[in-house]
Amino acid sequence: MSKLKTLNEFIAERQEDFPFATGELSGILNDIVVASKIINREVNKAGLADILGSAQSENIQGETQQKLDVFADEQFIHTFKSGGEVCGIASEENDDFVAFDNEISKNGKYVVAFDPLDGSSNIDVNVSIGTIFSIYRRISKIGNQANIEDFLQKGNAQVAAGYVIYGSSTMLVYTTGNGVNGFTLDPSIGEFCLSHPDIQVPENGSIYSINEGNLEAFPDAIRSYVAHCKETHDDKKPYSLRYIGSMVADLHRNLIKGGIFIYPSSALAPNGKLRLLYECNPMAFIVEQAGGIASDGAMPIMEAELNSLHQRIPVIMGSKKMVEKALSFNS
Ligand code: P6P
Repeated sequence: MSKLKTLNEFIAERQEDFPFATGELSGILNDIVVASKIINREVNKAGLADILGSAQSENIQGETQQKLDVFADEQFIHTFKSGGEVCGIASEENDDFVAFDNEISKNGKYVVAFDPLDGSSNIDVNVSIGTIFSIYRRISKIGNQANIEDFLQKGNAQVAAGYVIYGSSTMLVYTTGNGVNGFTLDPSIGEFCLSHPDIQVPENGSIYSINEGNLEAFPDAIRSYVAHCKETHDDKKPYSLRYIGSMVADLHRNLIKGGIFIYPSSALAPNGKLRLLYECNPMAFIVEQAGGIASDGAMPIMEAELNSLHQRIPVIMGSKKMVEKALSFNS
């Protein structure tokens, strides 16, 4: 069996992948690794600890925060703040961005936007959930505190992005713009080890992921595409509907097996539900780096102007041919 390659060994080997100092990327990814290992420990025993259920609070989206949401958010903030590479963060669980005020952080060259625990409504029913992160070079002057312009950058300015999925195994999948690689946590050594090198999303697929409960409220083009998914195809079968209600889990499956994930606009949600900064842009970076397409229905997700931290955007992303077919229904 070939020697396992740890995440740090991989980053060191691929120094040309990160156009800035490799040490800084591995520093930030290690911050994420440390926080995700702590979160993984709590997720794995959530049923036993007093950490299930609601935190009796709401985030800016008006969504009830789960205790683990808040716990995960605090873990990432603490780890980034003490790491020295990150000068500030924006997260789903914080109304505004957080500019770190300690000296070591003010000299950090990066900001990180993240959803600490996406799909958290699934926590109490033991369904896979995930962390999504997006890393940008700061625009503001090094030595000062981070400011809003550091976060309102287009997705195509990301220097790295990825996710951690807490599922049957715990995986970290990330890109720095030179392909997508997946690392599985080996609990026996506490290291993320390369398990899915150079992930390529299959050009076509037969899985579609959408909340069909809202079908009547979706635009005609989306309804036409869903009807297309239900027709028989080359294999004389309709596509399979797979929708977990956890973006990371749905997209991870489609990334590996091929498929399309759609969260469209609707009468109820004119810009869809998912957030551009810390959900759609990082997942779009991953999908496009794996050879797929990530669109809002009219243009690439990563070209969308970002005007506010919690801005929502419709999403159609996954296998190239499936997304192209879905976009062809636009009148
Ligand atoms: P709906 C989880 O709350 C989440 O933000 C994503 O992880 C998931 O894809 C989506 O919302 C599910 O939303 O409206 O289908 O329940």
